[in-house]
Amino acid sequence: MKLLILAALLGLSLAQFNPNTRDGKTAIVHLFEWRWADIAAECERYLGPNGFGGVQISPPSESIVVTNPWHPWWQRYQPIGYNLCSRSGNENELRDMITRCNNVGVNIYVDAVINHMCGAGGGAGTHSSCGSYFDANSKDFPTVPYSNLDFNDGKCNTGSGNIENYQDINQVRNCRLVGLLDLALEKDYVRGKVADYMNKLIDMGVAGFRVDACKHMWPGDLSAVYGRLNNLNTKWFSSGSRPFIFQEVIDLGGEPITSGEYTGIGRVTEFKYGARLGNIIRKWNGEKLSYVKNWGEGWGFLSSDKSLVFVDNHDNQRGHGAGGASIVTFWDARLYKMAVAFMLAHPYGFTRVMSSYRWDRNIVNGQDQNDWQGPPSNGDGSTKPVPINPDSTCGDGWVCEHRWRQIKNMVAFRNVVNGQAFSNWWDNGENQISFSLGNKGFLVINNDDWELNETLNTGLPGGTYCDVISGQKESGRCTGKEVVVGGDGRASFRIIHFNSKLYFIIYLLMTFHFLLFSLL
Ligand code: QV4
Ligand code: CA
Repeated sequence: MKLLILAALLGLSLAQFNPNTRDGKTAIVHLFEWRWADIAAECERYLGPNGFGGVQISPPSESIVVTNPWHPWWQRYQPIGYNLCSRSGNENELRDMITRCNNVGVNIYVDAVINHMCGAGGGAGTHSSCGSYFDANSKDFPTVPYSNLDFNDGKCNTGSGNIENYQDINQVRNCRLVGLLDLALEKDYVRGKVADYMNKLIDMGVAGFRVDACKHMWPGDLSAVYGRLNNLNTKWFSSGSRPFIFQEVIDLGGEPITSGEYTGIGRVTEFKYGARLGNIIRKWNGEKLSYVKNWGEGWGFLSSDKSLVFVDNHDNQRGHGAGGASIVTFWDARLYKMAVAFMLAHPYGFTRVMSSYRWDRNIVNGQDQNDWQGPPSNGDGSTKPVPINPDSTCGDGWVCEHRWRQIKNMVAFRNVVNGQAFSNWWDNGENQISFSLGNKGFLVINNDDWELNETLNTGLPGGTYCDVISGQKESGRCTGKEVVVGGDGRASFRIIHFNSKLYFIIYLLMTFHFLLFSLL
């Protein structure tokens, strides 16, 4: 009996590591600052048909509205309540998006900001996204309601009330993160309000949460909140499904709080992944692509089934959060495609693709003066829709990395090779590598300043294959490079480095490619 209960408890918590993606899909995309109406359309016209498993959305909760600077993206990380209106849309639009995405097999994951409310300097009034009144000075948020009794200040031991020293665990969790009013999550009342908010979203049909700022919350408090969450909506998910939880903890080493403290209760964002991969792809600090032979746990990362990985996120692509200058972003498009292709081909971790908007990047002494700029917007600060060009790219400043042919094809590639063994490793000791995923896919990258000219074991059955980086398979033929694999699984590759925009190519078995698209 005891054993059974233990197993049931374990099963319950283990389920929080499962992204609940439909049909074994393997990657999600963060549509940063997109409007709900645009996400709904994108699920139907693009994400569903192209095998994306889900979308991480920007915080849907009511936040402060900041006008100096003019509607920065980060205003949404300052909640003033849990009503569901934001610059992405209102509650009806949110519900419509969740329904339509679910109906085409695309999950929605909500960015949940539950460590704090707005900044202490947020003032009083109705400058909030649903127009609700709040007073940051007296810590009064009547729409929840929270009062000054629901904050941690009494437990914070710094002079400023802010986190001053990340070496002090108590400060990090009980003081204010950059002045943000810190919720007392050990209170049953606060836990209840947070759980109500998350449960409302679960009942609407979301598949899980990216939980913001987890380093700043006690794992025990989080565990208590997660324990109160409902199972997923059985309209779309099998009965007993638990919400997927991935927790934002930035752990690059050197601090007493580690991501390992959180892996018992959900997955954790593995920030080492993008920081190290950036160094490798940029060839900084003597790093080489050939070193990734034991990529994953061998590099001191969390275990694969506990980690959520990404090349860049909304913070570190603009110098917020962690990672620093090594992080590769869409601003370095060629390197970025290489990094994302590697991530999506490598079996380690559950993968998230970033989808950004352009801003007026202006780095002065290592600091981006415009790191605050919000999404493409109209004069009144409202977010612009995402227009789709005839060539399937996005307009109006929306970058849409997920629509770049190489990235879209690599998401399909990952779905095809899901569960296949990482095998047939080859490297030249420098920056040329190749590996297979079982007998379903093969990847070769040349990031050296000289030609790659090799006959390699692809692990693939003999036949003709399409390179899904230089092109793809369309009406039975390759629009890009074609590679013939012999009966022994070997094929010859020549990747020039000069005159070639892409130093790398990737091969995907045509038959499986076809199978994939005919199934969708
Ligand atoms: C200012 C002063 C403070 C002062 C305060 C007084 O700088 O010294 O105490 O006023 O009120 C913004 C401003 C910041 C301002 C603060 C409060 O940048 O200057 O403080 O608001 O008004 C995002 C942005 C932050 C932004 C925050 C809230 O990155 O710049 O702060 O939203 O609007 C750590 C954490 C990690 C965190 C990362 C950025 O461990 O959890 O920093 N990442 C997540 C999100 C991130 C978000 C938050 C957490 C907060 O990914 O986007 O911060 O929700 O590493
Ligand atoms: Ca806290």
